[in-house]
Amino acid sequence: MNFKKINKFILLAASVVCISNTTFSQEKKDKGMEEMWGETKVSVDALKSGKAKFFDESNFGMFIHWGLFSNLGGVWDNKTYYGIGEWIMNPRMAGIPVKDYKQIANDFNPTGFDAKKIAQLAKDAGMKYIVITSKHHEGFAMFDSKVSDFNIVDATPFGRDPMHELADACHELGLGFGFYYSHNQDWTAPGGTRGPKTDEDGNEATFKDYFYNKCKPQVKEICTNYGDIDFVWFDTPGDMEEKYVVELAAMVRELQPKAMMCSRVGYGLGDYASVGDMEVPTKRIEGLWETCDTNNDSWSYAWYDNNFKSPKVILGRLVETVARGGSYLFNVGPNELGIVPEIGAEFLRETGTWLKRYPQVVYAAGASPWDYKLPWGDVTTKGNTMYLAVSEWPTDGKLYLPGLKTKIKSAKILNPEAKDQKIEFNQGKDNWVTFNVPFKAPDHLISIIEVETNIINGDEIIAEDTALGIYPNTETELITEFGTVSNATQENKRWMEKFGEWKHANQVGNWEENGQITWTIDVKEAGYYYLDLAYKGTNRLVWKTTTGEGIMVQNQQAATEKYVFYNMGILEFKTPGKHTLTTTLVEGDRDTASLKSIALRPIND
Ligand code: JFZ
Repeated sequence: MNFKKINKFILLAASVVCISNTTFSQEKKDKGMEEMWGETKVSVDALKSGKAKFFDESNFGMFIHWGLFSNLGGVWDNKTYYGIGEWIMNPRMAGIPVKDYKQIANDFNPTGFDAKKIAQLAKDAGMKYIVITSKHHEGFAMFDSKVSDFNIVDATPFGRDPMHELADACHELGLGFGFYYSHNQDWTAPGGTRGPKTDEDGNEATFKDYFYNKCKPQVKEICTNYGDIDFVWFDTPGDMEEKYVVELAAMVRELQPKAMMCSRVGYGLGDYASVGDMEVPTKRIEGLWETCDTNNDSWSYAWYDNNFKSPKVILGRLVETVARGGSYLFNVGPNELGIVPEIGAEFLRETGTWLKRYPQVVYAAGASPWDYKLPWGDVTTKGNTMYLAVSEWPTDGKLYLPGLKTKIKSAKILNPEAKDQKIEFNQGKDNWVTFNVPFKAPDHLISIIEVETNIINGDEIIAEDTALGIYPNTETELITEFGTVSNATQENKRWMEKFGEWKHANQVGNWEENGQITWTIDVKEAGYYYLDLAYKGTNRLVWKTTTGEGIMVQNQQAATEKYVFYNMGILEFKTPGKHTLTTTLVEGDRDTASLKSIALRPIND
């Protein structure tokens, strides 16, 4: 790890701390949805050559949330509860009493469950492994458990062990396989976190009781009865005592030495970090990590939730994750019959069709030379090659790359079905590269330009990431995370929209009179640009943005409780090249004003 990388790592750790100290009022209410992710203590290099190789190179896996909650599909007592379906039992949704919840098992009969079909779907989608909920917070085991009767074999008319079927199907298709297990929260087991405080006989039950009577023996079952597994994905350790986490992790290591554990096991004992959820990090993260995301809004099935991410969005988020250095774990929620909703399945198959055409862009691909996404898409790498994954194909025949230090040898548009198309380019003294590209996007989803550079083995492709490119043919959003702030507070915020749907943003608040944020930018072409600001606040706010050349845009616009972009006016850059841009709050409520980003848009875009 070089010095630059160590710095970034510390930054990541710091931002995690910030995130857990959130102050939004809605977030305060939402506290208790445990947030627990972060670094791991293991050596990344050792792992990458050993048991982590599969995880590190796969970059794309399927997450499955399936349980008794799937039988409810978001409905309890004829009422629909909107939010993450697997939390429906929780008091903050339907608040279902334990006794009633257990009854749901009586008519849980997922006869449509077809393990081979689901494994095939993952394979067709281009995913390399499956991680499925063996027991979520509700405490219901989706596997044959001798430890507790509250399981799919003993408590339901279905009477089969779908986990066995799925493990076998994955092994047959050459997919990796692993279990999610909620080790801390168990809402129906005596002593489990947020569970009953007494057992059936009214005796007091402690976490220790839950741990030794249910958690540890069940984890032993999932680590013993399903052959070799590749992942054990614990979740929401909350304030579980360290000694239990240590004991559990040690058992997993002993029983399944090749299984990768994510950081949500707690106390830094995971093999890789699980960073946030439902989000793609905005900045490069070193080390082994994964982000989990879902194919609609809820993790588990909900009848109303058909807001499925399109193939283009899935691919965009996958490539973006790989470009930031991570892996993408993408969730589906089978319904009460065990069937993955068709729209989502169809979109996944289309995703896979694209991945079959351009596998090199994702599998075993390295991170982008830029620390952040670019306005038209993102970049992954392999050796001396860059893959430009263009989601927003330019309409003027020019595709730009800012600040590239490494020299380019050649570039071509990949066209797996026909002949690749060589393209001309110009790499200027200003380090901008301009590719002459066709007017029409070569691929209706994401087009790939393969760029060969002249670095030799072992070297890295270098992009200057101190100045953010401002493009002549497309809007550039400058997020506050990449600016330098003084006399105001820069902080990551997370908040829930629907229950359990987390949103994240870096933002700047607590604006003192002389508070400001400054970005360093690299403008390709001088000229006029529209300036928009994304902020929230109360009433009306007056913002001022000044360039290093002294050009100023100052204006008043409305402010609401949601982040919205407002037009501020036109900024002029008299010369191309490096500039600074500084934004300050001139008038308005300084306590509630929160700036998320600014955008520069060429006039003729
Ligand atoms: C947890 C679960 O509570 C949820 O039901 C789902 O299984 C999800 C994948 O994981 O929820 C979390 C856990 C961590 C964060 C947010 C939601 N986090 O750290 O931001």
